[in-house]
Order: sequence, then structure tokens, then C-alpha cells
Amino acid sequence: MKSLAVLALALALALALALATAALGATTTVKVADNYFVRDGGVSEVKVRRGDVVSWRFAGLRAHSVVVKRGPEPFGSGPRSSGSYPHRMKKIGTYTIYCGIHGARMQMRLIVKR
Ligand SMILES: [Cu+2]
Repeated sequence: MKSLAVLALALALALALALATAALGATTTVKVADNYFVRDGGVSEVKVRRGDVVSWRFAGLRAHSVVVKRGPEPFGSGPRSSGSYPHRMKKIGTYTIYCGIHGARMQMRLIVKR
């Protein structure tokens, strides 16, 4: 009988963990380099789901920033050249994101879906 209780507890814990993981969402890393998001050339497009975290990773030698130019929710990182800026996406829609230093020459599109 004791082993049954342990099994039930293990199952309950596994279920709770699975639900917590689903609620937290996934993390997508976006590279920030000199002078582009994700990859050089053109405007990179990144798609995530609502509730996911987008983490901009500053990998360039020069300072850059994340600024929402157009989109359902304003947010931004401030200029930096190392580390990461994570942001949980709560609002569905299309975001046009610029570097606050390099402007339209360094932009990306972020699509947040249901
Ligand atoms: Cu920049």
C-alpha cells in the first residue's frame, strides 16, 4: 500500500511539472550582432507563441539595443554590448523592432501567435 502512495505522489509531481513547464513557455534566443538581428542581410523574422520568452543575446563588439518601433506592446533594452535581455511576450501580434542606435538599418520582425 505504501508503494502505491509513493507512485501516486510521483505521478502527481510529474503532472505538476509538466503543467508548470507548459505555463512558462519556451525561450527563443535572438542574436544581436554588428549590425543585425539573427543573421546578416535583410530583415530577420522570428515567430514565437504568446507566453514565450524572447532573449536577445548581445554578441557584437559594439553597443546595440532593442526598441519596439511598432507593435502591440512597447518594450526596450537600452544600449549594451554583452549579456542578454529577456522579455516574455504577452500580446499577440507583429512587432517591428529596431536597434535604438542603428535605426531602420538594423531591424527585425517578431511575430507572436496564440
Ligand atoms: Cu545596433
